[in-house]
Amino acid sequence: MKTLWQHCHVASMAQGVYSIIEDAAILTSGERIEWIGPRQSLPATADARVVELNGAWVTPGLIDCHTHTVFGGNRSGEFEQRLQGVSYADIAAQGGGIASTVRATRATTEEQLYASARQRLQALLRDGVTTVEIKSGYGLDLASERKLLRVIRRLGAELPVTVRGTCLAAHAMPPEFAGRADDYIEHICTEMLPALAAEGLVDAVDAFCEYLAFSPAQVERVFIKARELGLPVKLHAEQLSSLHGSSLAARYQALSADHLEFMTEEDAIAMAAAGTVAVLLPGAFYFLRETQLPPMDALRKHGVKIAIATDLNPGTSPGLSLRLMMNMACTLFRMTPEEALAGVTLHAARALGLGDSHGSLEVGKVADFIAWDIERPADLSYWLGGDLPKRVIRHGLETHF
Ligand code: DI6
Ligand code: FE
Repeated sequence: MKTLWQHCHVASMAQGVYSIIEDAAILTSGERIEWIGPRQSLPATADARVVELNGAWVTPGLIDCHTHTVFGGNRSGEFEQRLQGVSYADIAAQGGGIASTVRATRATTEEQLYASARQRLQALLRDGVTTVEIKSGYGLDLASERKLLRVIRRLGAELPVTVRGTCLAAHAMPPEFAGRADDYIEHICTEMLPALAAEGLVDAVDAFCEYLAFSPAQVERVFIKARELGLPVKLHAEQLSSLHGSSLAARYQALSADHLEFMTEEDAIAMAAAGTVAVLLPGAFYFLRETQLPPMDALRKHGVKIAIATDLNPGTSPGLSLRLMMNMACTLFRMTPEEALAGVTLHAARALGLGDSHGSLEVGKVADFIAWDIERPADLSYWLGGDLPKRVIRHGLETHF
């Protein structure tokens, strides 16, 4: 079925740049875009159903390329402790932090995990998200990681959103392996990843490279196994200290390196050469009250593509609005609204390996777009979250939820 969407303006992101078409039309055929351009150049389209968009601004559907949406419990108690001056690292050292969410997640049924994650994901969808990446990483044993990845697959099957599932087994040390990090890495490589990949539950492999998590040498063993299994890699790198995880990620052609506050110019050069996307997470920066800014000048100078994501997780970024993150990227990291929009569309798609089909509005790409009732595209970064009036078109069909 063909549909002609007209009387709109489009921020298309075509050909990898921020580009505007005023008084545009979009012709969709099934789930793909068949034609897009200025309305007066539209070829004859007698057989198409016509939808009036009443002057809306159309952008690609938003893509949240880094979330930990599925978890048990929450950590608002730790939030209060941190407000009293206890640091994230101190809380982790006392058995709180990620370990406390692992305990809660293990004790929660698959059904309960699905129900709570579904609510959080629906908040993201109401904000204009049509594609999301969700990581495991709060299970840390085979059965529990499987439970999380199955919930992630089910969310993609039951909600109107494209979901990519990432295995983050190398997120933290499970209590069973206390003091034996190398043995846990071995267990991930020989037992967990091969089994979970064989079950079709894994689209990418991630790890947490940090002094309070895993070393670059340990991460590299996980990357080697991922490569053997034919899975792309990503990395949490340079969030709290500089271990050059982002350069390691680049050596393995990682889709992205994420956080990056402590990265160096050399890391940026390596990432640019490898085409590894920098995923910045202003929600975590804000929530942990960090002061070390990601090196925006070096990223821009070397042409590293910059994506923005929520990092939605119970410990460092309980963020339920990707547009709020766009605002924070502008306010805290001094990105422009154009860069922020490219960061949640074009570059976020690349960070998920979906650059050929998603992230911009071009002929042949998937027809996922939002028609926003706003004055200017910058309004998306201007409002601090909230439910902006919009129509969501996914796979060529208007979606209500
Ligand atoms: N970095 C983060 O910001 C999240 N994971 C990670 O590796 C935090 C996860 C948590 O604190 O629960
Ligand atoms: Fe994260």
